Amino acid sequence: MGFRSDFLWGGATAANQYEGGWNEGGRGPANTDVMTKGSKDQARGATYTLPDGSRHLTKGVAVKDLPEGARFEVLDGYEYPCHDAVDFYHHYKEDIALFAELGFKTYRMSISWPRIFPTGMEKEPNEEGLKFYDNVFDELLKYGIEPMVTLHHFEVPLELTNQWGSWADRRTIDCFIRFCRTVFERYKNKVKYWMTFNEINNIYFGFLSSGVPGDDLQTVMQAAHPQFVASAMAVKIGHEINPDFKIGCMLAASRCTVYPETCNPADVQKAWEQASRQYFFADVQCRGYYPSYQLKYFERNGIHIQKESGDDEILKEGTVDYIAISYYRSMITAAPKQEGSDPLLLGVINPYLEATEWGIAIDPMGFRITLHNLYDRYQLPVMIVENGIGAADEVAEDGQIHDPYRVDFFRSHIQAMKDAVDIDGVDVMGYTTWAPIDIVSAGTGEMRKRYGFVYVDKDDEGNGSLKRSKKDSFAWYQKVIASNGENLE
Ligand code: P53
Repeated sequence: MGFRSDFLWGGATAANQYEGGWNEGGRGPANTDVMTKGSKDQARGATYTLPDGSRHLTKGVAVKDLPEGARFEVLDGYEYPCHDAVDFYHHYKEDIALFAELGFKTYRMSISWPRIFPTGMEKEPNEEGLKFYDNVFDELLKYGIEPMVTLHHFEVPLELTNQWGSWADRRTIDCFIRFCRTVFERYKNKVKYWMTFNEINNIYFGFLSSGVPGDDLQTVMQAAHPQFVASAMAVKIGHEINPDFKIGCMLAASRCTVYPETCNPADVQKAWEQASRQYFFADVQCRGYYPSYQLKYFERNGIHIQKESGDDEILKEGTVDYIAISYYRSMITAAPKQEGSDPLLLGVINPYLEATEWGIAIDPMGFRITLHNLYDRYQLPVMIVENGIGAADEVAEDGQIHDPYRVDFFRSHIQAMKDAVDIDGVDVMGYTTWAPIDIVSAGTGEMRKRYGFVYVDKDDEGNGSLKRSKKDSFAWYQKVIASNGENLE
């Protein structure tokens, strides 16, 4: 009973939200560097210029109807929270020491693609960028922390977006594979666990997740195809470089946790259909082919996926070793009650659940259900690489940060994960929280939406000393790891 003895406890971050140093060490700009700050009521945008010299900001991150000749650029007068983030680039030793103190067995991070290939198109990598990650991995290994690396966490060299719309064009595959090959070779004796595309089903966000300037279904679904091919190629090449590599896919599993609003079979059918739109992505990467239900969906909606000969074989040969997921919430849907009503009732509050200030339903039972579903569906080990609660923590009068809500969140979710293991027999490899230290929010660009066990002194206006301090939840998670998940008191 309980978790495996080699259970991978830890925390997870992404370079674009954590690292900073956006124009240091030869790094090139990324899609995430032209994204401005938003809030829970206002979406982030991306800045661009037109050939006439005019300056613009997109409405939201799913970029619509971009004018001819638009070029994404960093412009004066806008705030770009990812540029400095919380400066892991200069604080990595201090931060990794804190992760070691927490007792981490693993630390999930991403490599910033434009730090290695500044425009994505160079033939030779940027040595200074490679050296930085050597330093980070060496520091982790010094404490016996196993690095786990995401190859593509929302970050694409901006030049690829400006030249050919990033993943909307399959030439991006070659650039990405050059990057993968470079880091696999370089770090083959330091890194064993890899995953290809973070939350591949969030390609629906287009620009934010993949640098794709467009959000219509045809563009987005077509852009997913080169990612599937690139992911399968990376799995195959990685295994050739080191047969011990474990390479996974990564699915935003909250999007599969869709409940019908009522027990009306029409609602149940709708919920199942919506979850299928998400499972599809893991199906391709775990089974090696497009599932029949998705082909029918494409047909019904007039979506045509352009493939090249050989793609189907590549997908078959590059299935993943494990399935990594993020899980934050569950969702509700219902069949349209009348013509034209919104079938995606994301705004509907589940009356049985509490929600965070950002409207995220807190649902540990949903976590267990989804783990069970995924394991049944693929029979592959499941690695939870993101789970956590964003909250507006405050420094109290005693100078401490008291975050009992975070402890409650993790206690209930770790208990649910334990139930998935003990009651449902799910093979869970490990669990990394999002995020062990406060970093920039991907969805809103805020600092105020904090996830860490470690508080970072920086506010939404960019003020603060960047000083790190432990919240109350720090000691709690330390105890959880030390007891291999037995002590959740
Ligand atoms: P934040 C929503 C929006 C953007 C990215 O989200 C997301 C989600 C939730 O599925 O996915 C992941 O920072 C992502 C992380 C992100 C985390 O959720 O908006 O992999 O990069 O930070 C949390 O609160």
